[in-house]
Amino acid sequence: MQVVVNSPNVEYTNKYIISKYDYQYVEAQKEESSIAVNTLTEKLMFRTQRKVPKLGVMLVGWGGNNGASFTAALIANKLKLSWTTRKGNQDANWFGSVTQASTVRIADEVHVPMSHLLPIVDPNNLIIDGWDISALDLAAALKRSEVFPPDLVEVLKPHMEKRKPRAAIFNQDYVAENQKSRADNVLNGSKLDQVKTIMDDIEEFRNQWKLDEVIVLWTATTERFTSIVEGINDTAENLSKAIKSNYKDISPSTLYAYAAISKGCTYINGSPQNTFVPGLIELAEEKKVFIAGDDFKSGQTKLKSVLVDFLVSAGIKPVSIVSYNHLGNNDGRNLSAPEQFRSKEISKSNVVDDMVASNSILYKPGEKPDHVVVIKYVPYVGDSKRAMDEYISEIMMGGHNTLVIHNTCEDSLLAAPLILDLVLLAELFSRIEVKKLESEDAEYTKLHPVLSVLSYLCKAPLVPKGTPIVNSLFRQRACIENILRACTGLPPETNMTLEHKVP
Ligand code: NAI
Ligand code: DG6
Repeated sequence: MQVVVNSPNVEYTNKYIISKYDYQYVEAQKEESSIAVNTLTEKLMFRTQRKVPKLGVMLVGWGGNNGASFTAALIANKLKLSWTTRKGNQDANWFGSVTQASTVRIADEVHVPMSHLLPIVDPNNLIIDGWDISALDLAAALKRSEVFPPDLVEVLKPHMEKRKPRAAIFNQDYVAENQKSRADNVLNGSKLDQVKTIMDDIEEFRNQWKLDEVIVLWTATTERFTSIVEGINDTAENLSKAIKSNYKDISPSTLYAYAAISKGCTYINGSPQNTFVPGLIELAEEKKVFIAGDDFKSGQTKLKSVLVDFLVSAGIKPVSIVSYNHLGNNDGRNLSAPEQFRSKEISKSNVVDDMVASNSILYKPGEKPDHVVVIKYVPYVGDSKRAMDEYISEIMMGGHNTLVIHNTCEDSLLAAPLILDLVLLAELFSRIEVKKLESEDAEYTKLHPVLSVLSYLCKAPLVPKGTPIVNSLFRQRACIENILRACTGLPPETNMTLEHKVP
């Protein structure tokens, strides 16, 4: 059920939804004893292509816990599967997906699924493929993950066993030593050969299914960070040269992303490593191909980006945040190595910075709460991750407020719906164009290639150079919702509800 807005500012043509929109924003300059503020209005025209493409997604790390769980969920939802649990029958669903399972308020008591605001790909029509360094077929990978109950795994088996991951780019130097035994499905040859194979794979997948669009998403093992080296990965040209000369320190994830961008495919990074070295970002900008990342914001960090926002915006001062996790899946195994843990520690740690910096009453310039992140590998708990957090805050007159949170949850069942949202929203935002009405010869352009509107789904949001990073979950969600509303011709959700307050 699509939302149809009756307004002089909206036009529905066969091809587009066109919406005229006054974007009001503020510029401010801090002066010695005052703040000079200008309110500005930009007259914009949004245009969203109505035709939804036939979309394919290629997962890097397809046979991992997230990849197998996502594939299983896709099939189970498409087939409307139901299975028996100790509590009775369980139907397939997409709980945890903002596009499939959350709603947007249109008017009092009228809420619609977010997916009804603008035409968006139906998950049931999504085609999936991918690569993995482990050759296990997807049915066996699902069993290995120990995420779903055996009954469901058996029902899914005939739908998954023919799906086999393509041979992958592998470099032991980037992941923990303990991942070596998994690598029985890897590409040989130079870096350039490997990039070409990945590009051929994308082309083959596109042709096989007659796809209009292919998105490549990394849900593979967390890599260590790559050094940024002048002359190697600092520009698009240098990165191309480095690949051609088989330079040793180029991560597999950068090679996949390079291949995807070269094929014009959106690339999304679901892990913390710095895949997007400056040269790669430049390449995406040059080719006008979308990129997004980094690291799925699934559980502990998602809550942190709500809780710290709540505390700081309530005038309460978090002074110590200690986040402890233990998990027993292969992700936890890999993160037990120092360099891979360090990548995750970085992406989990920066999430409070903007909220802390926003309140100069609580924090002096540069002051931050103590913030410690611990991850331990405990095989027995498998994919059922434990996250324990302690937040100590200063309250009025020297008082202290300590919050302790214990969260137990299947890690992959939080991540799989985020994979769906990242893919569907990245595709939708790629169909949105905008033009500034007041500039001469205005032409429609796509959004910036660094798709920061997907920050809601990422622990360490990648944003265009020089633009602010927003970590607060509700601000991030409001950003998605309000852009979709603008394209539909709806006003932004201000929550003022003045219609009930002004007599
Ligand atoms: P996993 O270890 O079960 O799966 C990763 C898969 O990637 C494995 O099957 C492995 O064989 C494969 N792989 C490794 N290197 C590869 C390469 N170069 N090319 C192709 N495949 C490769 O891990 P899981 O639990 O599925 O997580 C995947 C990633 O998502 C990890 O980096 C994790 O840190 C990240 N993540 C997971 C979240 C969650 O809630 N589950 C949240 C945030 C990030
Ligand atoms: C240990 O924290 C393993 C990680 O891969 C996390 O499970 C994952 O990054 C999710 O983290 P968070 O903070 O979003 O729950």
